[in-house]
Amino acid sequence: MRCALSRTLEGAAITYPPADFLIMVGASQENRQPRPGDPMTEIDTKPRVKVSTKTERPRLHKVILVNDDYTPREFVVTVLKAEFRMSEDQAYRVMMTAHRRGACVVAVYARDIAETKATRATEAGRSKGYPLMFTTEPEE
Ligand code: TYC
Repeated sequence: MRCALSRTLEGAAITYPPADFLIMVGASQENRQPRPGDPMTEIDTKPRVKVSTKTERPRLHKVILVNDDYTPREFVVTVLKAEFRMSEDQAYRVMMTAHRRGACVVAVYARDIAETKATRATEAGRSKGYPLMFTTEPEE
């Protein structure tokens, strides 16, 4: 609370607010023990919200081989073996699945690895003039 010392027209010094008011505020409101029923003593101020410390793993991303009508089967198999470290047999099955169904999930990786592999594999086809396409998408 701010108090000011000022003078009346007659020159007598007075304080504002009056001193007896200050004493009443100090003694009756601020310095006594809180009692049940006082407005503030009934309010629970404990925080009730727990902060969660769980961290979610970043989602894995699928690399998807997309079928087209022009890239030779054997070339698709070669790319799958080179970029995704597949055996001849695995690569052939994946290529045939994409060929028959339109697309096939090749593998799943962390996002940046999936994107790098898809880009490199797509570029391998492009460098030979083929429209071979690998895409990525996050796993659910
Ligand atoms: N469909 C292509 C062909 O018949 C072969 C192929 C398979 C191409 C899978 C792309 O993702 C692919 N020559």
